Amino acid sequence: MTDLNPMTDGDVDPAMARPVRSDDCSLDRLTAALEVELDGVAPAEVDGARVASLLRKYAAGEDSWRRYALFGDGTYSRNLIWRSRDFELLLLCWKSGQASAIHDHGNQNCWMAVLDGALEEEHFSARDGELKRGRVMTYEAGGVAFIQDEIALHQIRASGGQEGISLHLYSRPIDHCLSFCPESGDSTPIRAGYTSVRGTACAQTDPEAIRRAWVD
Ligand code: CSS
Ligand code: FE2
Repeated sequence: MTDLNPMTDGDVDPAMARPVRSDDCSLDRLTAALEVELDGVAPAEVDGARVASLLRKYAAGEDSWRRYALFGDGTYSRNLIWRSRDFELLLLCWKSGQASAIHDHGNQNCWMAVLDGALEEEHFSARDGELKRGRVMTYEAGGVAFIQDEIALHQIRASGGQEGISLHLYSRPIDHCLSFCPESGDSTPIRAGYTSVRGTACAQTDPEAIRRAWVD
């Protein structure tokens, strides 16, 4: 299986474990509000409009995410902000020219709020072993996109020759997904790794160890 961010197995650094949440951090207030909306709520019962509105409100006025904004050289970075039983909140940093694979979302819901720069999203659908291109949208800072596997596959890239930063909410957490080859349409499983956890880089840490460390 391909690793999104290759890592070796090992014990988890205590800095990677679930922290105590504080009331004076707007990002912690967001994760607490998301827990109310998502934890223990059946996927079909989730109020997607309310979740999108929480993200839109955060994207419009906050910059408490900046301390988690670590960029990667080879590929876009995946920085874990919060993980609970039923959702995962990540800050993704995209240098100019960096793009995701064409991918699915492991049967989960995915919201993407752009915090800085602009990101382009292209939809794809897999039909008869071929990928068909769908619509292309550009989201500026403050914009919120939503996708799930029934809607489309997609590819995200930094837009306009500048860096982009986005907040991704997955419900439930996505530990594995599929990437698709644009030419053949073939899919390959991807294991989702983390570039950092709560601002601490974790290049040598097994993502499974981090996931275990966040279990209640
Ligand atoms: N799903 C990709 C980013 S685009 S939504 C990821 O989590 O790496
Ligand atoms: Fe995605």
